[in-house]
Amino acid sequence: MSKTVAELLVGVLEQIGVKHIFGLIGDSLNPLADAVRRSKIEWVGVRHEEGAALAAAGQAKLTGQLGVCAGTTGPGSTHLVAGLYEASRDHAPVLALSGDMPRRMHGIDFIQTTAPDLLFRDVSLYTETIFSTTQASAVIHQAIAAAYAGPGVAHLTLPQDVIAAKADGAVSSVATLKPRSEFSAAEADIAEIALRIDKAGSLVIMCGAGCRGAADLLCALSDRLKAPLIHSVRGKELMAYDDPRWMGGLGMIGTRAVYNAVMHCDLLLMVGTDYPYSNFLPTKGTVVQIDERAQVLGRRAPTVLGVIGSARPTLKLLLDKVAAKTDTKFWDKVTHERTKWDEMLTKQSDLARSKDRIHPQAVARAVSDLVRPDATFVFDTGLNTLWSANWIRQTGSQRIIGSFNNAAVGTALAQANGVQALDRSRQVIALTGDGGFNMLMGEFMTAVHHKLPVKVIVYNNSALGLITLEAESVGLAPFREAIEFPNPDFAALARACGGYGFTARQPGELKTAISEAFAVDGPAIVDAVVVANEMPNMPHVELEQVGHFAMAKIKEAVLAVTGG
Ligand SMILES: Cc1ncc(C[n+]2csc(CCOP(=O)(O)OP(=O)(O)O)c2C)c(N)n1
Ligand SMILES: [Mg+2]
Repeated sequence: MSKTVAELLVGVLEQIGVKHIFGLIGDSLNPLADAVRRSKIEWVGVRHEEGAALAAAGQAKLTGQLGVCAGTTGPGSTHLVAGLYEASRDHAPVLALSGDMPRRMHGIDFIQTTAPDLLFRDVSLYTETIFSTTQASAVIHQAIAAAYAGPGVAHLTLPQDVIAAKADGAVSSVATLKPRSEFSAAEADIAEIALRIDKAGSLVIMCGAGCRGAADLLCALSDRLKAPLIHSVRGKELMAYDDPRWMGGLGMIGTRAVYNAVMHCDLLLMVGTDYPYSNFLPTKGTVVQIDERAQVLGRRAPTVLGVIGSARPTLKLLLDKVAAKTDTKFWDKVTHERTKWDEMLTKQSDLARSKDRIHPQAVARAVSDLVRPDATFVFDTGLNTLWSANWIRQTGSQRIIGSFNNAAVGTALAQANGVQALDRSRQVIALTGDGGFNMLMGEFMTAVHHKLPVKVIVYNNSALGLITLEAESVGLAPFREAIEFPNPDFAALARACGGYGFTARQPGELKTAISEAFAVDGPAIVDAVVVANEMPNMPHVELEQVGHFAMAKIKEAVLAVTGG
């Protein structure tokens, strides 16, 4: 029996291993939803379509496999767009599906008319309307291929009458629809990297998300070359915080030790990272960069050698080509500074620091101490990103995703829902500001509805905290009426939704609240009421530097979190 276009699409998704479609059902999506109902794919109905796009993006970021989301005609699909930028900015493969009215209603300004292919143009690598049953199979293949090739977002517009009609032909070449394989750099390039490494006295290796799966090789290279390993925020998860080689991050999510190491080393080897903040990178032309994306080579710092290749196979070949180094002076200096920085972080997160107030650093550290060794963290955007990313001591088996290239507030909870759907027995922790939580708090109901036991930690400072710092950095008095806001009782809200809620206002309540939230079998919110005017660390500013210079540096720092 021949299939409808909707069945054809769902069949291919099933074949390539898609387990969920996140969406909000309605009119034009009915034929699709009906096909999903008869498939092995789980339909995860969300409260807001942005939540669907974020959930799909969260899955795709974590696994590299296709995430899928859907919204119905006009406004239903419009809501998807913002969330899709998470997938596009972090290069995660997502297929977005927009239902659309039957073709006979096109072009006459009918109710809910939009031009989805135009609307999704910027966020998508590929966007197309399936306008006939004869074209469906080829376009479905092309969309998924484009999402994997980017990787990024592909978008299909699905007129209701077309997807309900019988498809003409089957989708061929389904076997080609999969993530890209890794590839090694050319031998001559590897020889040139080795030559430069051999000539350099001190060397730092900066590791980004592209180094996934290469931790053992990075360790071996670090040991052989006495080279500190440092990381971008997306690289943080790759190795344990406590590993002596893993010195920390660069910039505001980073340490003084790393900043000094980068600025003073003879050679910075950047691997699988497009670290965007040029002001934290050397300007003297001492960078060598390895990345499988040709377009990222040399664009953030003056670079003497750029090599196209995936991290793992390239590092494997490089390891045998470089001569071992014996001088540990540089390594020892960085290690010493790192130890001092770590002691400072521990002091800042000490629960006894203030008798009756919780400092936000203590929240992140308590979560880090109480969480399972294989948990997944999802960070939101704001000052809270700095607390989470600087004070969580990852195990190397934990995963961390966030909005690290899109820097969007309000993205953690819905991404966490997507990750949690992959495995309901996994511990998934969303760490968010109160401003971020308020934006898409309805997605907590998605968690309750679909039995997704996500734990949400809210840094409650009753403010868009980072914006205070932004205003101060440009010499403006913070616009309090615009920055501060009242919050609901988040714990009561959680309970009203059918989840679990806990509150910590005093230092003595924090660990109990977090432990209890982790222990319950279901979604939970921890409302952590924190000091509102806490300043982040500036790893690149000496304490004695005050006045305009410090202000300028604060400005830089703020740009480094918000992306400007
Ligand atoms: C969607 C979106 N809106 C606005 C911004 C600008 N912005 C950056 S941080 C921030 C404040 C976030 O407040 P909150 O979630 O409470 O976190 P806090 O800084 O207080 O930890 C805002 C509004 C943004 N990055 N993304
Ligand atoms: Mg806040």
